[in-house]
Amino acid sequence: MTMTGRPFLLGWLFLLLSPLDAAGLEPRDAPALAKKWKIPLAAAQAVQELEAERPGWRNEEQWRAWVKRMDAAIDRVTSLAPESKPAWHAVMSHLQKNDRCDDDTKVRDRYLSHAWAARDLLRRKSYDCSAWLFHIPALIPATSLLYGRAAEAAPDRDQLLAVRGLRDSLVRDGLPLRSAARLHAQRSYWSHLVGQGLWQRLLTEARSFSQADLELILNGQASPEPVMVDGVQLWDVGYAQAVSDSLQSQWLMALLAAGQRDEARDWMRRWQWQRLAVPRPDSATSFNDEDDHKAARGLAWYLVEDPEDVDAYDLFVGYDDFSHAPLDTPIGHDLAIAYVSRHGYPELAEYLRGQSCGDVNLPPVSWGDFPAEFQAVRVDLEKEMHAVRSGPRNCEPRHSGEDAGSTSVARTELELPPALRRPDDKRSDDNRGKPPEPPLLPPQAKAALSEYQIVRYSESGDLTAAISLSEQVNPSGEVSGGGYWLHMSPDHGVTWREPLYLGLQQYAPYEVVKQSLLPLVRGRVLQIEVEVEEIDPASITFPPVALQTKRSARNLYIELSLDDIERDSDGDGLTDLLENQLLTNSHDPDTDHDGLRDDVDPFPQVSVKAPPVADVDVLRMALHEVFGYDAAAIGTGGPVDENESRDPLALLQSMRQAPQQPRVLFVAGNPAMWQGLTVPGRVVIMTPEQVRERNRMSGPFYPVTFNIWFNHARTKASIIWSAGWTGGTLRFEKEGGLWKPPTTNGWIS
Ligand SMILES: [Ca+2]
Ligand SMILES: [Ca+2]
Ligand SMILES: [Ca+2]
Ligand SMILES: [Ca+2]
Repeated sequence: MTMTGRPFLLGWLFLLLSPLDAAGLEPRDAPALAKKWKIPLAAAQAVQELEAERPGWRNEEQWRAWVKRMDAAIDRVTSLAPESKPAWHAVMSHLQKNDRCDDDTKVRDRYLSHAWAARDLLRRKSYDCSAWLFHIPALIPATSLLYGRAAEAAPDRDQLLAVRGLRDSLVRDGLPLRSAARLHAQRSYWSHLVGQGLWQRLLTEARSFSQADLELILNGQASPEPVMVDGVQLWDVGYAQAVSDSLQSQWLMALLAAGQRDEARDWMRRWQWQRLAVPRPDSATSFNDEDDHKAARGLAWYLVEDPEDVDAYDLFVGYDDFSHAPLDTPIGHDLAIAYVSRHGYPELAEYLRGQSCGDVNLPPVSWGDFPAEFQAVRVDLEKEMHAVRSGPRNCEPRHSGEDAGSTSVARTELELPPALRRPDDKRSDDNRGKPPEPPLLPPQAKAALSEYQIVRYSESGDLTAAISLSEQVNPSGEVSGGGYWLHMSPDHGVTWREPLYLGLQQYAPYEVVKQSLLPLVRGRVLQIEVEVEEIDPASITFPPVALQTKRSARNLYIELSLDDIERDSDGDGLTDLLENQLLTNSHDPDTDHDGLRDDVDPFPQVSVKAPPVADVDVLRMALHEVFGYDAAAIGTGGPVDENESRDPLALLQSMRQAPQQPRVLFVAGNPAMWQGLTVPGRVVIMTPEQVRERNRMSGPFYPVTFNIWFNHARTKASIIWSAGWTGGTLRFEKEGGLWKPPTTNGWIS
């Protein structure tokens, strides 16, 4: 199916509106027009005759020819009556308003009232106005398959509409099962059912067919001709075959899910399916429909037969993003997850589960006004689907349990400081509507703080203070500028103490007001004017182009005590606030008790004393490929070179030198993978629960997810990583006892 796009769409409203109506040029008869514009009757008649032709168009070509002639006729009128130009101009611009087909129900109904409208819509092959298709049954009940087809055209936007529309068309139409159209619609409907996780419904409905009819539907033979109804091609041969093929493997998945493995085997025997080499997307140079089908059939065979002599790694690594049938249905996912788990790959299973559970909720439908009856059924289906996806499949967040090598830390929950009403006499410059300017800094401070993004600067008495914004410990994926840090100078900005982390992330919910006149420091209290600009997490996309604010408020300030900001309870050189962010224990100088103090420990959560994983070369190469570490600088078995990063000042300075690459790297993954390693800088390993907790507590937070698994023979390894807006895969293979550099694949949004 190809999208033909704009030109067709342009025709739409042209087709629908009378230009004369549009310009308010009543009365329409030629003599009146001629009189109004003082033009020859023949010129007015030419326009009127063209106008009379409009209900006779049958298609795009006729419309185009008409436009040409109408243009010429209007040109002639305007050359004779130049003062009428504005009126015609209005006609033309009105006609060329070409989008928003769903806005005007009058236009829609007028169009659909044409006997040829349904066919015309389907011929267009442009789905921009496809919402209108759902009104066809009300107008032409006999062509309900058109309706089903239309619904099927919608799944890009709404899968459930496809299910609902196809089912509806099957109920309405009176075609025999043996007709190509009816057969295809049935297959397509069942495919969509399984696609939405409703495999139990499929099995129930299938049991109402006779065995012969069921075999006819499932036998895999699509019509050798395009599927036509009423002179309109509804489905082409390739698509019909693809649906038919995928239904077979989905049917097997449904049987397996219901515990009917023997029946699934019977069907495979009937279809003469054999064990075959499963094409893999990373081994085939080109992955086409044929490979897709082979892969689906091959994987289904393995799932049904479950032979012992196979390594699940070889079957599923490469399919680990679930982008290939037959796995790309909720039940396919479940069966794959159970399979790899049973075959000794619990981490891969857990990863797949995370992939599969990512999108339990359906996107809201936002296109057009569907008939109410249609929408009601959609809501019911959605409930059913949601129950299937989230209930038995257990997609709720789970606890990963006792991970070897991780250290659980007793944590005090940090409260956000409450917002207070700002005194009126300290009103900030009201620059609303203009982007706020960065604060002006005296030259000495400007030089000393040039590495930072300063958002506030304030002198009060002997203490000069500034606030900067940085992603160093707040990887917030460009959704916000990161976290706020405090800088203090005892000598009016000449020298500065090390910055102190404030434990506040921009927009979560506070934003520091750049133009504030409120002095930053009052005694031992830091007072910061803020606005509340809380980002609605539901609006976050990559790149973040259309962020929406959940709530906002102005003229506020917050107070933080300098004692709280500076507090280092365990004396390890990291403040309590910073330790909270780094997930270290603020009451223990060595969180993981490996002899390296928190301020110098490159993996504060993972012991350097534990033996590194076997095949650590894979990690070394991966750290180089993904994070840019010099492979030679990645050590094993500790301790680290103490001169390198003992001094927290040096650490912060090194952070500052590479603002693009924060030296604190937050990684979500299995801590056991990282034990015994040392790297320059600091890596905080987070568990999935910690990531969720951090997102909940302090706004959008994007650690790099880093998943790694080896095959049982430890001759292959696979890494999938993602930083939200960018990510990739690395595949390793061992040859002659040595790991070869990986083949890599990357993506960026
Ligand atoms: Ca500390
Ligand atoms: Ca500590
Ligand atoms: Ca330590
Ligand atoms: Ca450590």
